[in-house]
Amino acid sequence: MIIRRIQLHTLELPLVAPFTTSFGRMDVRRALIVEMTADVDGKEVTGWGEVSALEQPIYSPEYRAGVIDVIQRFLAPTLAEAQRDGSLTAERVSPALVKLLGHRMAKAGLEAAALDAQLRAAGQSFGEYLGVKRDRVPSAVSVGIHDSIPSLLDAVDGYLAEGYQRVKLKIKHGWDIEPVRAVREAHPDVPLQVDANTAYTLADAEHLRQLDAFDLLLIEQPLAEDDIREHALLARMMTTPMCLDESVVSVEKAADAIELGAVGIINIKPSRVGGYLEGKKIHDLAQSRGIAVWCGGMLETGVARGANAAFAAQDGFTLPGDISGSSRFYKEDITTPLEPVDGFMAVPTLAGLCEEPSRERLEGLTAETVTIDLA
Ligand code: NPG
Repeated sequence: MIIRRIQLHTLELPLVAPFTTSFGRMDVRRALIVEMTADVDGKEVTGWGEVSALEQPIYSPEYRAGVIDVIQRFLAPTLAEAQRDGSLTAERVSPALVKLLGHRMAKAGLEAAALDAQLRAAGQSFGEYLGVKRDRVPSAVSVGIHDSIPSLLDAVDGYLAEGYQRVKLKIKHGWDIEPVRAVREAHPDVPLQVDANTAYTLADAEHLRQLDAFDLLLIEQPLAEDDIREHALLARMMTTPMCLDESVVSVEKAADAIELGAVGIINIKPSRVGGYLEGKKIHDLAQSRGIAVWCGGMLETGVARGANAAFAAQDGFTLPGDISGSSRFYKEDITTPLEPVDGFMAVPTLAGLCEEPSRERLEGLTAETVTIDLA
């Protein structure tokens, strides 16, 4: 493929309700959408990708303005160089960028757009490309930190009434044991898990052990991103299975965490690890080592939400993913909203990774576009 142009659209999407995690409250999602114009086998196609970085480097070291800068300054010029001999494919995007360290979310967005362009040109869906057998995946919901337990219980009741198959509660100091107890008491049989987004240290081990009483599927990322060894220590002190998110940024980190006994379950977010293809490597490794995986979410628009459903239809995804309906976050999406039916999200069958966004809605929601011409 020859990439002609990359456009980076920053969209401003108001959330239907604030989403609060241990690192703060979000009222608006600024989504970064990659529009890539390319020639693939003589056809001019447009590929779409999404970059999950937040506004600030609080979930990962990346942030939206930095992503735009690194793509303009380094990643796009490197791809321009790599495609000179005509050998670039979506599979070669990540290897071509490997000498530029880090910036995995930025790379993931570019790889996704290239893969979308390539699959559109070939008339193949992402699910077919991955060879998935399932045509739908269980849909689960991540519930942010609320102001009060009654308000949390109301929200959980609403999501369960909508058919969501598993509930993940965000926790932090001062919002952990009691809200989890309340949800467990109200819903004794609901598959339930918690996510701390690095809010604790090993000194909190005794406190966190209280969560063992609530029959949780897992506790996700209680300690800091770099604390893989300490997660292994904590895992031995708790009966609740240990799940890692932020710490697993590559297949190598996944192997380290498995080897150290730091992880029993892995949350694979394709964006966090540098793209769907690195995510697939983690899936394959985990499957070979008997480690369960599930697909995380980053409040995706319709560009990445359906692709995540296809990704999560691979055999090793044995736990429900954070693949909820568009309407759980957004009143308006840039594609046809993706909504679960009877608690399951359909694996898209159209060519490419996603439905082409509506130009009108894209333009209406765009705050800023940066255009980079490559060839
Ligand atoms: O359903 O898309 C979703 C959101 C799932 O809770 C979710 N994501 O840490 O997993 C996470 C969390 C997150 C959201 C992290 C936004 C960072 C930013």
